[in-house]
Amino acid sequence: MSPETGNADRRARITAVDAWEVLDSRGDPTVRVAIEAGDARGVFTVPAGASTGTHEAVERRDGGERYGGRGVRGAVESVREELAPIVIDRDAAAQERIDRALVECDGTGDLSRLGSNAVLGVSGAVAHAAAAALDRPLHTHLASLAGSSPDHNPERLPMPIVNVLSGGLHARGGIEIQDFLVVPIGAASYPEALHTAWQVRRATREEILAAGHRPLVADEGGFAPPLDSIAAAFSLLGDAAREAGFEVGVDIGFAVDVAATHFYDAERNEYAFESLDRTLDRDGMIDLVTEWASEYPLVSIEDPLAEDDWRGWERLAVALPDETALLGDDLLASNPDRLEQAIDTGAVSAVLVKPNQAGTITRTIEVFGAAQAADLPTVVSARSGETSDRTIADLAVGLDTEYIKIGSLARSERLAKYNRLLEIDRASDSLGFAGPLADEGR
Ligand code: 2PG
Ligand code: MG
Repeated sequence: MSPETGNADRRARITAVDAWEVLDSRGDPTVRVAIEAGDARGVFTVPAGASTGTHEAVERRDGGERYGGRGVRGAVESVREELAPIVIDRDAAAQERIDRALVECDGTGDLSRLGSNAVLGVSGAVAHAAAAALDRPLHTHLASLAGSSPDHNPERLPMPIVNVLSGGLHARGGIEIQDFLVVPIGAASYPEALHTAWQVRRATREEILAAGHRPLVADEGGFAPPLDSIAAAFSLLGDAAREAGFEVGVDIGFAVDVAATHFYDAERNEYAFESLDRTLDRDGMIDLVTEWASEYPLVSIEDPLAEDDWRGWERLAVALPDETALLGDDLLASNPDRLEQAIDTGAVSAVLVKPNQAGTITRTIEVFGAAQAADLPTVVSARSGETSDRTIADLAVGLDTEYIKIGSLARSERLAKYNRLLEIDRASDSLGFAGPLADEGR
C-alpha cells in the first residue's frame, strides 16, 4: 500500500514507466512518456516553444548532428534511468509528492540537469495515469489536485483566443509581431465562439487570395501574408471580420502576442522591426502599443516589451485602458516567483501559463492558484511545437481559466485541443462559458 494516500488510491499504484522520442508539429523530436498505474495507462507528450523565454524551465536537447542537435535521447534516458525508479510503486494520485521528488532528483531549480522535457513528461503522464486509474476525466482530476472536491463538475469552457495572422519566429521573414489573434467576444457559447473565429479566419483567407497572395500557414496554422505595416495587419483582420458579417468591437475583439524579446536588441537597447525598417526604444514601444489600444478593440496585448524590462511593463500597465489586458508570457515564464514580483509591482493584468515553462503539473497549478488569488485572469497556452496531446484543454476546464490560446483553427495538433473542448462540452449539459459578453447571451 502506498504510504501516501492510503487504500483508496491503491488502484493507482504505478507499475511501469516508459519514454521514447516522437516528432512534434514542426517535425522536431520531443519526449513522450507512458505510465501504467493499476489497470490504467496514461500518456503525455511534451510540447516545445520557438520563442522561448530565458526564465522558463530548461528543456534538454542532445546537440550534435542527429536531428540538427534537437534530439531528445538524453531526456528520454533521464526518464528511464533516473525518474522511473523514483515514481515506480508510488500512488499516481499523489501528484504533489511525486512532482516534489522529481524536482529534487533533478536538483537544479530550472530542471536543466535532467531536462524539463523529462520532468514534465513524467509529471504529465502521472496525471493522466491517475485520472484513468481513478476513472475520472482528466479535467476533474486536475481540479481535485487544485483543491476542488473529487466530484468536481466543470463550471465553464474557456474563451478561445484564436491566431489568424502569424509573424516573428513562427513565420520567419514576415512582420516581427508573432501573432494577431481574434477573440469572439460576442459569442454566447464555446461552439459559437469557434464558429465565429472560423468565419473570420476563412474571410481572412479570401482577402489574402483576393490580394494575389497564397494563403500559406505558419507554425501555428495562422496565415503569413506579406504585410507592409502593423496597421495593415489590423485592417486585414477588421475587413475580414466585417466581410464575415461581424461588428468589430462587439462580436470580435483582437489580441496580439508581440513576443518582443525576440526582436529586442539588448546591446542597443532598442526593438528592431527589420521587416518595417524601423527601430523603437522602450518609450516608442509604449507609445505604439497604447496607440493600438486606443485604435483597435484589443482584448489583450502579450509580451509587448522585453522579458526583463520590469519598469517598462509597470509603466505600460498604467498607460493601457482597463479593457485591454497586459498579458505576461516571457516576462512571467509560468514561474511563481516572477508572478509574485509582477503582482507586487502591478506589471501585468493577466497571466499566461504554459505547463512546460513551469516544468511540473504541480508548479503549473500553483501558478494558476497565485494568479487567481490575485484576481488576475488566466490564459492557458499551447506552444508553437505541439502534438495531438490534449492536456491543456482539460487543464483550462479543470482550473477554470478565462481564456485558452491554442493557435489557429488549422493543423491537427491545434484541432485536437479545440476538439477536446467540444467533447467536454458534449459530455456536460450544465457548462457555462467564460466569454466576456456571454452573460448577456445566456
Ligand atoms: C507564445 C507561444 C505560443 P512559443 O509565445 O505565446 O504562441 O510561442 O511556443 O514559440 O513560445
Ligand atoms: Mg507568447
